[in-house]
Amino acid sequence: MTAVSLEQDGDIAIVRVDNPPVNALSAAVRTGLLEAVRTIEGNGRIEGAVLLCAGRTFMAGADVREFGKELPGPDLPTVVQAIASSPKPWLAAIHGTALGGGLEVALGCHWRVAAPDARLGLPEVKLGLIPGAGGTQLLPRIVGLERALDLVASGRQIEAAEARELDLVDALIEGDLREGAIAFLRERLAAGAIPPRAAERPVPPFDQTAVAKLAAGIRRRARGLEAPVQAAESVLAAATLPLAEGLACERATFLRLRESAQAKALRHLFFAEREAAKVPGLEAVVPREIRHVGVIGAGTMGTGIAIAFLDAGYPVTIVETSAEALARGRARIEEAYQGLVKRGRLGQAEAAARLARLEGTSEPEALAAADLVVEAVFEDMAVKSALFAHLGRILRPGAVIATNTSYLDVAALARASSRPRDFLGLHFFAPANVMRLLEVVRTDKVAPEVLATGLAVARKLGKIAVVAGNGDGFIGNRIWAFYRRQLEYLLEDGADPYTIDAAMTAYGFPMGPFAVFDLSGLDIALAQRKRRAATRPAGERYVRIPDILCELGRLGRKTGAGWYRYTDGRAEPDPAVLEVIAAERTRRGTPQQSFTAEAIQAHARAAMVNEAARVLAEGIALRPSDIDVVLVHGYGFPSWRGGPLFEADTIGLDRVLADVVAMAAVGGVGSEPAPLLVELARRGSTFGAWAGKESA
Ligand code: 3H9
Repeated sequence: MTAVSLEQDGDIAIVRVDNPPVNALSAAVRTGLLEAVRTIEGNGRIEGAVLLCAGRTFMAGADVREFGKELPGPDLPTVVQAIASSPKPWLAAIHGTALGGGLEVALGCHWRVAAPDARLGLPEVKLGLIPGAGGTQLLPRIVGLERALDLVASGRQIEAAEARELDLVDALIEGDLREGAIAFLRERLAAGAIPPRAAERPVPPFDQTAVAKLAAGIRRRARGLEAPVQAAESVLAAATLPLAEGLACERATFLRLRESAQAKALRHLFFAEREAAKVPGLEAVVPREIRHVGVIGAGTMGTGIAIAFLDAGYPVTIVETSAEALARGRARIEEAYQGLVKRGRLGQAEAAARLARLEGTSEPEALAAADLVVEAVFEDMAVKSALFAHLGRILRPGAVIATNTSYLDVAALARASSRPRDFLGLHFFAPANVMRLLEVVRTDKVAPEVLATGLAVARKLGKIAVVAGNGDGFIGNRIWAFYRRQLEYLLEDGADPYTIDAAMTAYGFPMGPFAVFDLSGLDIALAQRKRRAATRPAGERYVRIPDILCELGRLGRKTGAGWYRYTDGRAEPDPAVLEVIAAERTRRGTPQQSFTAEAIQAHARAAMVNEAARVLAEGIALRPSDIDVVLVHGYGFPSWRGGPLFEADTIGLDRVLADVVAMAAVGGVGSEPAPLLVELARRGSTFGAWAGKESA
């Protein structure tokens, strides 16, 4: 197989890229494209070229696997430049996704046509990069500076219809793309209607104030990420620099960022997200077919889950105990869709179509024919067990049963249903229709095809699924609970919640941990502490401050006060909380210490890494990178650090172990260094090199 083949259709050359799975611009493709340009230039019978791709997509970008290695063959700017300066006009025929370098190649062509369901974008910032083959200079010349700023700095993809409106695409081709593209090119050649290439156009006039505002917003939202800021600067340079200079600046920034720590971390996550879906033993397992979904519980979680399924095209029946609760749930779903319509994120007709797939009932019997039932009722073992016992009696044989519990024993719930083979945990994160993470919790009894069904459904919902073993808090909440406990120790020893929050937002979290606790509700953590009371090791340090806040009715945002007080939804530090902390410190006779932001961050990271090492050693997570994915996508760990374990490897495990030892000295019993971390540090090894539970 050759990565790039050339054939002729009369006076038109067809250049076809075939480099599965996503036609990434590997060395063979770049070399092949360059040869095609030269061959076409030398063939007097060819008037123009159509560039298209085999398989499921147009070129999805540079080959990420080549980054960090010596790049063989011509570089991509040379290829784009060769196409753009060829005397023979080229047309890119786009299907699937034209992303990054793929779109840059298309921008080098005279025209772009696309299948109606194609998507286009420059997602480089998501890999810690900026486009490196002309994207930041060519795109503004076509779509204008404002749109280019938005697209390049966000990395978002747009649909073909929007690309058409922006003139990024010259025509949408219904039906056969190849034939349509050839006809389009012939027509333009016959008419002699050859437009200037992107490179030959000036940047259209723009509104200085609007552009400055956009750029300021990009800088503000970057939160430690370098790439969006650099991407914006590079796009802005297109307005002031001649093309050649703009291109040179772009390339220099791209090459610098490609070797940066942030880009390495984001590449790690890119592959980690894809690796997470690969579960040993499931390679050849066929998932069960899911056509109709039932959701039990129309509270915040239940409605979010219902929306996630409706968005993915599933008909959903939602079950609540009373007509009033059902009406409230339906209203919440309708409100969510109206909000999207109002903000222009969803068409009215599409919102109506999604709502039309929703049914509500107070009779669980209505789920008798459902293929998958997701339970999202009150987090209580007795309530859930009774429900599953009932479902076990009424669901059709082969239906998949899932609990959305965040802490409870999934195996016990599975036993309650009497169908442990059909049972798994689907742990969504709030808001369930927005957050991309889904923990798929397996028990010893679950059938392989049921686990595979969980993963397949997650993919259809657009979620990143991570398989977790059945242990208290699974992966994420288990690490989060340990982390919370360690932060509470700091609190009692002298740090206040607001200083800790400031240190962790400076570290890159979008919200500080205490602000997050307020959002989740302090009663959630209280319930977890109560459950743990029975198994808490004797002598473990226990901080009563959050219990006292709960006793005072300060349950977080929902009660208007928690760690913060809320006025019109705005969080403000509260002296009353500081008084509670001070009083408790005095009662315990704890001397007040002061902590720098660095000390707080090192302590917090040590907590996450230490508990993650235990989660790994116990086999609750399959691999270190799964933990990184969970913490980044479920808990706001800064993506540009790659996740706590990737960061720990980067820092060096001996240094991290030293922080853990210091943390353990603060916590005492129950905070000891994890044996796996100690062992890896002793060997001078890394989590990345760890071969699995058996090798520990
Ligand atoms: C760039 O272009 C820089 C330029 O500006 C400048 C250069 C000078 N490379 O996601 P999937 C693999 S930066 C290598 O499950 P889907 C992926 O690892 C790049 N491999 O499929 C997986 O492999 P495996 C800008 C890649 O259908 C398999 O393909 N481009 C690449 O859900 C299937 O992937 C991007 O950032 C790649 N570029 O989604 C696009 N892409 O089977 C990144 C994918 O071994 N890619 N693979 O696990 C995507 O967004 C999605 O993969 C895509 C398909 C939407 C294309």
